[in-house]
Amino acid sequence: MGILEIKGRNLPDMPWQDRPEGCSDVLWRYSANPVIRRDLLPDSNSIFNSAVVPFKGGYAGVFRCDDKNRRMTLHAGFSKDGLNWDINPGTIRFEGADPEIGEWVYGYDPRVAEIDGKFYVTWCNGYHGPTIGLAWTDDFRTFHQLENAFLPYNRNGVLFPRKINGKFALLSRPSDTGHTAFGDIFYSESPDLEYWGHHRHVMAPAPFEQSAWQCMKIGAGPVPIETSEGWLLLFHGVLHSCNGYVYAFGSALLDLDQPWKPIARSGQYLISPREIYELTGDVPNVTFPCASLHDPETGRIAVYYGCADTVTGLAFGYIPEIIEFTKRTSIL
Ligand code: BMA
Repeated sequence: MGILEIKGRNLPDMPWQDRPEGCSDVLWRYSANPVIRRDLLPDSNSIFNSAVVPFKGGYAGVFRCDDKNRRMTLHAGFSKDGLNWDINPGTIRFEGADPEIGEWVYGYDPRVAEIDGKFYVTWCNGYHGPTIGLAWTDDFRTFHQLENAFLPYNRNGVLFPRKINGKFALLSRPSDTGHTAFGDIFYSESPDLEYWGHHRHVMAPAPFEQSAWQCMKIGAGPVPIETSEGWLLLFHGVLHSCNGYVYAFGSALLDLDQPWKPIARSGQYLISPREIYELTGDVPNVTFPCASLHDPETGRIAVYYGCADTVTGLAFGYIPEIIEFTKRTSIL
């Protein structure tokens, strides 16, 4: 490849740890994982599958906190260094929606995308079943709820960080009411974040003979990163083992102007449950990325991922190496 261009604001002070000596993994785990423990809040059962972004010289985020009633709720949080978090004990109260939509049922697996200086939250929102909720904030204190993007049932709604061909662009994963045993990634666009169309198929699960970790269902992870080689997308994939579901994640490159066209897709996973906090917890064997921070200057990336539906982990890597890995192991 020529000189790789990575878009985004430089983040020289982002969370980082060098690759441990002797490690040849493309992504390596933070040695102090889990970075967010399950009982950070007095009433939290677990804090995982959460989204963080750079905010005012530090970081802000929207966190999935399941409480001790085992309700799935969303909380805002702030951090100076991306490692030590102050998460609000109270849940986010979304404002301004049509009362039909704004009535809270449940919400989980948030992502946050910064588009033209505003932060947009997408999450799995309960409305006669799971669908894609949407809201925006500019201060992580007041959140303005918009219409749900889709009819139920849908999960893993992830916005691109800029309009594409003049439209907002969203990946999603149509599903069912339960622990969906299937799932492809689709692309949709909208002129106004309310009306969505131009739906296109992006990727199906892989044949198990080719790449078993992603053979049952897949779903977009963090907000895609724009590079001169295409949109870098981290996505989770699920293997149906004799002992239940196993959630790992890998990477893909999508065409810059037509993101429903994948250019490369890793046959190998980047992270699959291996450490004790990924292997055991409320749901064993789950690594589920929902956010990343990156520094275009150095190519560094830090990925926040839910571990065993219980705690939040952090992993580090270099974007150029992930792109090389995606192409080298591609199953397309
Ligand atoms: C998926 C979602 C995720 C969860 C995963 C494993 O369907 O509900 O929130 O991490 O299952 O339980």
